[in-house]
Amino acid sequence: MFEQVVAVIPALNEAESLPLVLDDLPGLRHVIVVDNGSTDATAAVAAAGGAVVVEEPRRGYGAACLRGLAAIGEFTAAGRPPPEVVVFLDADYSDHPGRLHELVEPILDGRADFVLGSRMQGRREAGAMPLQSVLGNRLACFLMRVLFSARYTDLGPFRAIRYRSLCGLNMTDRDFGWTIEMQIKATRAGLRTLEIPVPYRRRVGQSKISGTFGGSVKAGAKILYTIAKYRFMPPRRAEAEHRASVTTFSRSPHG
Ligand SMILES: Nc1nc2c(ncn2[C@@H]2O[C@H](COP(=O)(O)OP(=O)(O)O)[C@@H](O)[C@H]2O)c(=O)[nH]1
Ligand SMILES: [Mg+2]
Repeated sequence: MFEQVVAVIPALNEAESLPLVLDDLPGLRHVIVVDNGSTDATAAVAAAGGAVVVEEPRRGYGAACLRGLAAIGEFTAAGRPPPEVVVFLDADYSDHPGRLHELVEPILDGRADFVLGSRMQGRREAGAMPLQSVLGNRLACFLMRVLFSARYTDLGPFRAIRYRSLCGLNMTDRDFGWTIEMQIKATRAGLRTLEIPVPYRRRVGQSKISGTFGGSVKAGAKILYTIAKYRFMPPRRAEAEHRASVTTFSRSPHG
């Protein structure tokens, strides 16, 4: 079953946690670690752990995820069969990679196109998610429900999506809007979405986003902006923004 699955792991200075993540991805043959300009041994430990390492020197969570998708496109163009499912998870060992099959099975069984791991429904280790992150998630999910009739309880990083469906979403966000963009677009595209509870633990190493004041403010602002953009921005302007970011992306040395 794992033959048809590719995992994409964005990583910024996660040399300490990444080996634990890779060790817990049982039987998965295709793992892409996107090294986001790390200054530690992230790329080396990823390669040692059997992952394909691609570089995205320009920072940003979404930029790293987009680079992972571009890599899948490159492999497919070179003659490899496209994957059925893409799984995203973080490099910090907060997610439980051993639960991957629970996210993937509903898609391979044809019951869903998008399976979101919800930390709000799962068991969270004390201190794994800071308060601002819990509250921010609640607000974002409330707004998605009111504005898009989208029923989610989390914006969690651990998620699986049918590759074909993901390509159809034309993802563009290069930083903190990535997760919510996928959820809004999945709902609007009529994908069959499913949430399952996933456990979440304290990360190994330093948080770069929700554990820092600046990261939390920036992430919160970008998430609210993304909701407003897809709900209120005239489609032409949203489309122009989309084209601009795709052009920027394809100008990247790796694009
Ligand atoms: N902040 C940040 N994280 C990145 C970037 N690229 C990849 N990541 C990864 O995104 C994941 C989430 O970041 P993390 O610091 O754990 O954020 P937190 O979960 O909110 O504390 C980790 O796997 C990071 O290594 C980037 O440019 N900025
Ligand atoms: Mg984290």
